[in-house]
Amino acid sequence: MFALIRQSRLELVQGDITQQQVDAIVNAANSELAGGGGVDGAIHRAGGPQLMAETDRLYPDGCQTGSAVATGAGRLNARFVFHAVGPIWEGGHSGEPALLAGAYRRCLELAMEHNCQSVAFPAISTGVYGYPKNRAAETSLAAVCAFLQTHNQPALVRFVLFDAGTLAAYSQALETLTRDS
Ligand code: AR6
Repeated sequence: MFALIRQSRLELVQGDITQQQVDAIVNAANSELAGGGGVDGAIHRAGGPQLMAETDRLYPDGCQTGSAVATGAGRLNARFVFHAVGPIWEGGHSGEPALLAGAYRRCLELAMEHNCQSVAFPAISTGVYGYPKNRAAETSLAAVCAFLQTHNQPALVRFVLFDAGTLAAYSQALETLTRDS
């Protein structure tokens, strides 16, 4: 599924983000940038040790929740990895939506700063961090759509969703969002 927002294409696909060929691949990291399981583990395995060496050197204090930092992409088919830190779901009354939206927005700002035309995002916070998929989908896609409306770039934003259930949740949210706007 895809939507056109001004001159940008917003795509939803099912797949493995480490196989994407884009300017920037977004990682769902933790605030220590310490590596971990899920998509973080997969990105570090595929990208190789350069990623951890760079986060350690450039960001010894880690990254705040709701933000993101950039490194090179090592062996991945990309120029950059943006390590984004989504919120841990605590029931929805601890500012989770604003933090999740902030993580996506910061990645799109980094894309502009680094002249990236294409960015691939995972479903940040919906794994170990427990964010309900339908709510994460609504908030994440609304943040990305608003950014594309305002900035008219990057040209391609692709959500790479690991399983059919996650793709369905994000597709439903994008349908609602584009119907209502
Ligand atoms: N490609 C695309 N999506 C994937 C892949 C992949 N290769 N592997 C998993 N996913 P999670 P979080 C999906 O847990 O919830 C880590 O330990 C997965 O199905 O990776 O933000 C970090 O170090 C889910 O939909 O990230 C942090 O400590 C989505 O990616 C913590 O987990 C996010 O799941 C971050 O938790």
